[in-house]
Amino acid sequence: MYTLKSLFLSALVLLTAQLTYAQTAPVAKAKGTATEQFQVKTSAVCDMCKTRLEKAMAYEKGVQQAVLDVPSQVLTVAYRPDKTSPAELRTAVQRTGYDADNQVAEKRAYDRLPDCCKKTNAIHTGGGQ
Ligand SMILES: [Cu+2]
Repeated sequence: MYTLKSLFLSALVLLTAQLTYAQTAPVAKAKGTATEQFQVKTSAVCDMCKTRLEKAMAYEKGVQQAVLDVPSQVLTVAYRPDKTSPAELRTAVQRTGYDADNQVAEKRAYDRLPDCCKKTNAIHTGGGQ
């Protein structure tokens, strides 16, 4: 009886230790690759702009995630500060054809945008492509 109980207890301790390890391991890993967040106001107006910008940013060095909120035109980028900087990210937005804060879009890239994505349009979301 005593042996069975202690066996059960040690199994429980072992299991708990493994669970704790599984939970803390990813956190310890994430510490090494610190991510910072950067927000930039763009001239994006629709869901096509969203797809285009998010894809372009995903190809940028050091970018881990990029999400554009169309109604507010704000692009939120999670990036590695040792690989890139807000200035470089703003330039990437300009190269895609969109304004980045007070910096105007690169003209050639902007001219290539479809008509529905020109910044003279009002913001339009959902449905229509
Ligand atoms: Cu668009």
